[in-house]
Amino acid sequence: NPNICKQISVLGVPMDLGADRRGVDMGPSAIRCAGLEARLEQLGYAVQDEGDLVVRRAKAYSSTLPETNMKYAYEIVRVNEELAEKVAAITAAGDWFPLILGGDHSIAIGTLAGVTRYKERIGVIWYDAHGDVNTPDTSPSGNIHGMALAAALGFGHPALTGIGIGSGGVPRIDPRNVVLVGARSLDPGERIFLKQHGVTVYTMHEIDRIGISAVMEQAVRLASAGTEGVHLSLDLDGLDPEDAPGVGTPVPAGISLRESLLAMEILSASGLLTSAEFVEVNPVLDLRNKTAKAAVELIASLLGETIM
Ligand code: 6HN
Ligand code: MN
Ligand code: MN
Ligand code: MN
Repeated sequence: NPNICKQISVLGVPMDLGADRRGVDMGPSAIRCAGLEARLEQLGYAVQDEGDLVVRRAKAYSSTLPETNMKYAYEIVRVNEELAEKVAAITAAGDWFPLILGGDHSIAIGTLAGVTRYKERIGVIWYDAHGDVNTPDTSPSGNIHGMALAAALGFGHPALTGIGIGSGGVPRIDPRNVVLVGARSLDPGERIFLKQHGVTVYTMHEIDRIGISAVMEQAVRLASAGTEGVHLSLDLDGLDPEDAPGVGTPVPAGISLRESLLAMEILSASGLLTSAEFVEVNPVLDLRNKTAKAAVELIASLLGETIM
């Protein structure tokens, strides 16, 4: 993939507060253990491992924001602000590709704020069983990982929508450049949100009907129309739990690893990728690091690995 930087900056965010369930904080370690760096080096990349951000677990930092249901909002906001700065710094010079390892999906708020700092407009492919477009008003759980995409688009509590861009800041992501792939568990409020804001949703229905390759080609086209590039936010629960059992919120009948590898290859071939994050790997629930290994396979395909 000639359009991608030849240098990759890996950053871990051991966050689990947004999922309100322990385990995904160990995701970055598990993905590194599965051989990420060596694999990237085999592909010819220079790899800079930036290590992990610090996530505090003390109760004092973990309280729900007053008058909202947003669990652990203080610490989630603090870490995401730091993440946004870090990602912005990685992308500033333009020759390092940020690869972010989660952690729960709430970290997408910081990643996207950072990725868009030096870009006018960016598209997003959100590969996930879920929509993550709840706001505090529609969230059934109060878990911020289910609000991440809405927040990145500027909807929800100001504490979240202001992350990395300041209060009153305008997000540089147009919902029409956002494409969901693999959706099969949407809350009622999320369905309304997605229709209202013109987000394209490829559910399992479309994937089964027209195939992952047509879905991804359309997804790339929509996400890149009028943008400077495409960010991939991949939640491992987008995959079928058979292939990715180590996730906190598994949903049956998902995308196979095989289809997902093709999806990554198509995205890679587009040459439009600016950045990527792999989130929600939960080693506590995994089987011999299977899900982290799947993540490494996906990352390798995304970054240009081919069989021949
Ligand atoms: N994820 N829609 C549910 C909620 O609590 O808002 C589940 C969210 C899952 C979030 O998997 O990143
Ligand atoms: Mn090395
Ligand atoms: Mn998600
Ligand atoms: Mn999910």
